[in-house]
Amino acid sequence: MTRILKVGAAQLGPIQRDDNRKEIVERLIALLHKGSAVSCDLVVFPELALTTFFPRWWSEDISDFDHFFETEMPNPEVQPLFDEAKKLGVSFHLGYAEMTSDGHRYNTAILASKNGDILGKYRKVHLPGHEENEPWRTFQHLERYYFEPGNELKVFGAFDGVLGMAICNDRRWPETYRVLGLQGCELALIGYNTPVHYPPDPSQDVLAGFHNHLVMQSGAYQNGMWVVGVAKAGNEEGCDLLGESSIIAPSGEIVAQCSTVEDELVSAVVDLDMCANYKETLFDFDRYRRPEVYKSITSQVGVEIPEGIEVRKEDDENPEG
Ligand code: CDT
Repeated sequence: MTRILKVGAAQLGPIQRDDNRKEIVERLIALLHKGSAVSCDLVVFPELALTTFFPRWWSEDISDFDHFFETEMPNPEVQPLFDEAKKLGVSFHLGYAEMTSDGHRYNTAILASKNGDILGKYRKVHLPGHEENEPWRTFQHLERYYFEPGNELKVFGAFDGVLGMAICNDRRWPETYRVLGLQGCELALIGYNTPVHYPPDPSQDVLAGFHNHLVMQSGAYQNGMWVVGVAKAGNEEGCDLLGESSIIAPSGEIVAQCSTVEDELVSAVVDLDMCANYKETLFDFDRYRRPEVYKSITSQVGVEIPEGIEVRKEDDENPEG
């Protein structure tokens, strides 16, 4: 049996604060059509694909930004995307801000089937940035203010294989891929909004593209899974967001990559059986993993240097300053 599907990485260009939901959904539908025209079975949209990346702004009253959240999925504004996907017979992945009926806010992604049924929902586990107003920043990154973290990295059955989802900052953590990999994940879908400028350490800015691919390619290779990383890109409200959306094979190689920072779809044939090349050889977990040696990974959060190791800090050399 071959398990082959065509996947489209549907990168979005910027969404500005006042862009209306109807026009944004029309952009998504246009990308869905591009995917369908090249026979995609699955089209992957980015993180927070229905709004601008609003956590860049502080608001004293958190509910000022409630209009950026979806209280149901689908809802009347997003229904045309579900209808079109069903008509075209294309499955899709969509990131959005979720508000539950009891008032909890999450950075969420869903996977919808070719029939428009929601097959899976994922809430972002690793929330980056800060909780408080930090006006010194050129722009803020207040995900820890606007969202609560999700508590589960799980997989879903689709396309006769095992699919997983992660969102943006999750992709920088090897634990994300490994926890998915331990559940047999063969295809991880990851949307992102990554500002090119990182205010706490601007020396990282020139490395933004390198780091993006570094983490996803490593995650793919070390777990023998396909990874589809999809950006919301371009200049959003004065903030440059990284593009370079890509489809990465279990070998760690990039097989398709966007070249603009606008709405753009690239696609690739994804053979889920290729995962076995890695899962059953170098990364045969059953045979080679040593969980008894990795206990600190789940028992410990921060760094704990073992007693007896002296570390000299720069300040120690010249305590007078
Ligand atoms: N959206 C998101 O998670 N972006 C982060 C920015 C990190 S800097 C606070 C990312 O990891 O790309």
